[in-house]
Amino acid sequence: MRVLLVKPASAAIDFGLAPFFQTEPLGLQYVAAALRASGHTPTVVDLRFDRRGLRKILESSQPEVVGISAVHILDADATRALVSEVKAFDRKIAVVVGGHAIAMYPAALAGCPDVDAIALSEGELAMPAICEALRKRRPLDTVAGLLVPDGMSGLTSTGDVSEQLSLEAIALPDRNAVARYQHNYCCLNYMPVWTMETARGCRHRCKFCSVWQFHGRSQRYHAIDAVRADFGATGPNVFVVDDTFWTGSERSADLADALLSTHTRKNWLLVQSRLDTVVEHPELAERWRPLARNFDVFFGFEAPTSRGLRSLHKGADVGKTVEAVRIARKLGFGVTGNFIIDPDYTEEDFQVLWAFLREQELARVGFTILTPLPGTVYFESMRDRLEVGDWNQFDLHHLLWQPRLPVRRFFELYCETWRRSVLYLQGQKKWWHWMPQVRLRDIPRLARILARTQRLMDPEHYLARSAIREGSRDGAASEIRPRPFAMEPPGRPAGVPCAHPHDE
Ligand code: B12
Repeated sequence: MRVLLVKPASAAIDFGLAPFFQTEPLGLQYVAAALRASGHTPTVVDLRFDRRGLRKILESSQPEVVGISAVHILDADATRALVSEVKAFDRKIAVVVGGHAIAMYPAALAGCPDVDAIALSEGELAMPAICEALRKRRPLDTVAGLLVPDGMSGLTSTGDVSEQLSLEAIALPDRNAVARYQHNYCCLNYMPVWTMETARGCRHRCKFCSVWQFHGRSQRYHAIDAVRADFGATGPNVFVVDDTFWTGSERSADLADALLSTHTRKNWLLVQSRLDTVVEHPELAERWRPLARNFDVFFGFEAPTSRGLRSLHKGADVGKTVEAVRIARKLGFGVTGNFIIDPDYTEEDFQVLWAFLREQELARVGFTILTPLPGTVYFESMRDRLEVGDWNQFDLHHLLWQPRLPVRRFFELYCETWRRSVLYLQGQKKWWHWMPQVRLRDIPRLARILARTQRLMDPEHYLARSAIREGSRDGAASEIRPRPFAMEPPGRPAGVPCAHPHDE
């Protein structure tokens, strides 16, 4: 089958990582490789960077199947529009939607009659099975792990998939599939950037995160030989997307040795790890360190107090934070990460956070607003409190319910917090300090990126886009769209556990 795999261009690009961090659609590269291995002909398009427009792309690629990737819930509206556009072009094209966020919460596509299937399992399993069924003219309700139209404007489940995908067995991501967009992928001054994966899933149970819930608290690993080959196939700047790097210590040590035995060294590596993992296995971090000239670790700092960490089910105290930062710096890692600001924050909570940032000299940090991600236990528990139903506001930078402080004051303090970040050009690192970090020809692009990020520090920018207004709790001013999540989701991915006792 000719399959067009589409990464949508979400409209939510103002806040958070979006202004300065854009990476390749790695999931679609894996799906493309799996399709190719099954004899199909996939093409990947990244609509964030493709000027042709979908119609032209459809005309030239003539797909029989279109697969749209909704990895972030922010992709929901763009996905809906794409489904309609494909069907308007040719109703015979089968349209499948998949990806982490939509599999976690398929109800986000409720009332989208044109979608032929929503895949609840990973794409390497789902897409080849769907294409095989279509090729043999079998109905899609014979393929497990999907939601398909029930003929009465609803969706029905085709049953759970019987096996869990073994990462040991899958093909390497198809790196050629997005080669024409590669120069667009960047993280601040690192451009171009590649992403790769060595493991999938997470065994922890942080309240705000949807990953462990999708993978049923499991973690699976790619074969060491496959990672070694992929490490060689990526360029000099690499973001490893694993959620908890260095967990599975023995296997991680073996992997480090396998990579060190090659001649490949990177200019920049970025991994995401846990503070307690680094405290427990400094020797492991040390083993990995020679693999890149610049090696950054992104930590989920989340809160500056043990009480705050407990409320987020982080499973570690703030002593671990301090110790991990010390160890990572001593070993020559760049320490980066994120804190979560609870809408319940008081003035004093902000002061405590600022003091912690000062004491620990943390400036390469970001700040997100506590957001219940759809499909999580936390989302279900907050459903009645949420006042905003616009998925574009689930970018972790919008308020979704009234904060404890007045709305304006909350955003003023939030921006004051962001001004402690290295991204604030009126802070310690000025714009001219950034420029020598890129090639001459990339300076205009970096300047644009840095200019965009300054909005993260401007309360007026947030206030203008906030659906939560002063006093809207009392039923006053608000422009809230109807809540799309007032209904039950029609299905959940296999393996999603029930509420953990501590999640109540
Ligand atoms: C890399 C990454 C990014 C990249 C962008 C990736 C991209 N190209 O879109 C960057 C760093 C820029 C980023 C930004 C953000 N991210 Co992000 N990101 C990730 C991360 C760490 C890994 C994704 C990945 O590459 N996984 C590896 C590949 C192989 O898996 P995959 O992409 O999920 O694809 C598989 C399946 O989903 C499926 N699939 C995918 N597409 C399709 C299509 C079809 C048709 C089918 C059948 C199947 C299918 O099959 C694939 C292969 O198995 C995930 C965490 C995670 N583990 O999912 C968070 C995650 C997706 N991000 C998240 C968030 C919240 C954000 C931000 C809001 C954070 C912020 N502070 O701003 C921003 C939003 C950016 C924006 N405005 O769009 C949340 C999303 C939650 C949600 N439900 O919406 C996640 C789950 C993290 C978390 N812990 O909760 N992110």
